[in-house]
Amino acid sequence: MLTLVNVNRMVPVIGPIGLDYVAASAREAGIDVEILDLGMADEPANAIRKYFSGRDPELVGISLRNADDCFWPSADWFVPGLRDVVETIRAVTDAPIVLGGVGYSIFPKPILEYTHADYGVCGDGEAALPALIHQLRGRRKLEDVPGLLWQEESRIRSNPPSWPDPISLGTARSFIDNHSYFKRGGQCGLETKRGCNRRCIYCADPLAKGNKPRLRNPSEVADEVQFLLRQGIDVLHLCDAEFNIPESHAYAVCEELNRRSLGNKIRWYTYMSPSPFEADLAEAMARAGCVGIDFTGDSASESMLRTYCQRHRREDLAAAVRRCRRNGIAVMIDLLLGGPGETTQTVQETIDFIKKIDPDCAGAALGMRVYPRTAMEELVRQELRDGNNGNIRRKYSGPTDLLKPTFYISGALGERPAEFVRDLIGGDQRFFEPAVEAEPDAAGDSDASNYNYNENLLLTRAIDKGARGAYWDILRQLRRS
Ligand code: B12
Ligand code: SF4
Repeated sequence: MLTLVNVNRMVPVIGPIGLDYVAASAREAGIDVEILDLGMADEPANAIRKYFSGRDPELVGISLRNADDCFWPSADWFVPGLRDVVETIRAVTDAPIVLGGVGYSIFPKPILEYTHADYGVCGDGEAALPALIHQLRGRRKLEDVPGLLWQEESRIRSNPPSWPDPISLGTARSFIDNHSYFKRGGQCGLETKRGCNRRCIYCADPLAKGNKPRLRNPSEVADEVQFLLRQGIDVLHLCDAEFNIPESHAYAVCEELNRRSLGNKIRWYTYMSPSPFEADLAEAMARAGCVGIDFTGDSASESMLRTYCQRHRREDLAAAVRRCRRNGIAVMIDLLLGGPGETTQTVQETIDFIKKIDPDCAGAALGMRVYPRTAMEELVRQELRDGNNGNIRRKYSGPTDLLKPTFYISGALGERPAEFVRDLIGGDQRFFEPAVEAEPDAAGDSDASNYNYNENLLLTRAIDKGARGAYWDILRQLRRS
């Protein structure tokens, strides 16, 4: 038997949909599988002890969705908590432990070393877990398990991930308690594809999901929507990094949802690139039930967009807002302020432009999480070699270690960059402001301008009272009321 463990306890709670997909494929391969969900458990350590007192699985898989909250200055790091869970599980079972999940896949080797788990899987889990069990039961040819990392004679060995293309996933989402997650988290996720073929300098998505889009048959997506609907779940958030890459797939998914007349039965939200986004895609999305888009806008300064290797231009942001408005889709623009070369002028240009194009809201995130194996790592390492560490923000001491939350904020924004950005925003209620370092927990109880979804009690309370939807959309409505 395989036991799959969810360790994500951030609130509002987000269902570990990866485990739903992985469990379905294990069951399909004839493996008995159970979920131990610590996400909503009162006392995780007790829940672990209680669970294992009655069971003896052959393998325990732990899913790490978030290695940290990716949010400066909160910089909450979850890998030490993962190590504790590994230790607690070790104390109650001899079963080997394998790690996986998007958070794990960004840092596969360092997290395996840090936690002392037996194995790790970088990338998709659907084929890897059954393959691992097969090998553990038989010839132990670990080289045949896609994406596997393991310790051998004091070094870590690793296989390349397989990145199946196209992807085919279980549509009966019945392993995790989606209904409770919906009630307490306000939305439910599903994927229409994985991976991205762009190369934005900061992004870890190609590392964890592969560097080309791997599509899922739209009819499978619609089957899953109908399955969730039958469970009373009608507010969804797509879990694609960007729904419109490639655009043809976005059309195909909308077409299938529209063919089945699902558009007036569900409300859904998604992340998207500002480009490509033609008027007819906006229309098709609205008809298919899309009620909100969060655009990866990053900046409205042309020089910053080029630095980030983003393909859109600032005029694409303006067009995206217009197209959403015309179709009654709420629109959020996510900014990423403070990257390499950012100056007070480029930030001003961005804030001014966003005010002018008038989205429903904009997230003014300040500080770029630097991930290993990205172009940002190269740039930071070069700056450090040049003796320049003035752009790095971190809460830990000792050498720079990208496994730990490490952020880049251009020194040109001065000593108090968050205050500078807040001044430019000038209290404009459309903006979620960057948190100020001296107030580490701007995630307080009553601040609807805080859009760190980690321990966001205001959101939790709103969802308890019945709010549903993307968190930015719930927060913006709270700010208006
Ligand atoms: C959609 C999304 C959101 C939506 C979620 C909507 C919903 N209802 O699900 C919203 C907007 C709410 C959100 C919020 C946040 N998110 Co988010 N999100 C994503 C996104 C795009 C998709 C996540 C997802 O569900 N993927 C699909 C599932 C199926 O994939 P998966 O979980 O990876 O599982 C697969 C494999 O990893 C593997 N696997 C999974 N578990 C296991 C276990 C074992 C044992 C094995 C072997 C394999 C395995 O198999 C699965 C199937 O192949 C990811 C990036 C990405 N492309 O994944 C970021 C991402 C996960 N989010 C991230 C962050 C930081 C957050 C927030 C903390 C932001 C914040 N500060 O508020 C919050 C946390 C919310 C929470 N409570 O957890 C980061 C985490 C980075 C990090 N440093 O760890 C990511 C990676 C984005 C990024 N690159 O920065 N997010
Ligand atoms: S930021 Fe978006 S478009 Fe750029 S590489 Fe990441 S997922 Fe792709």
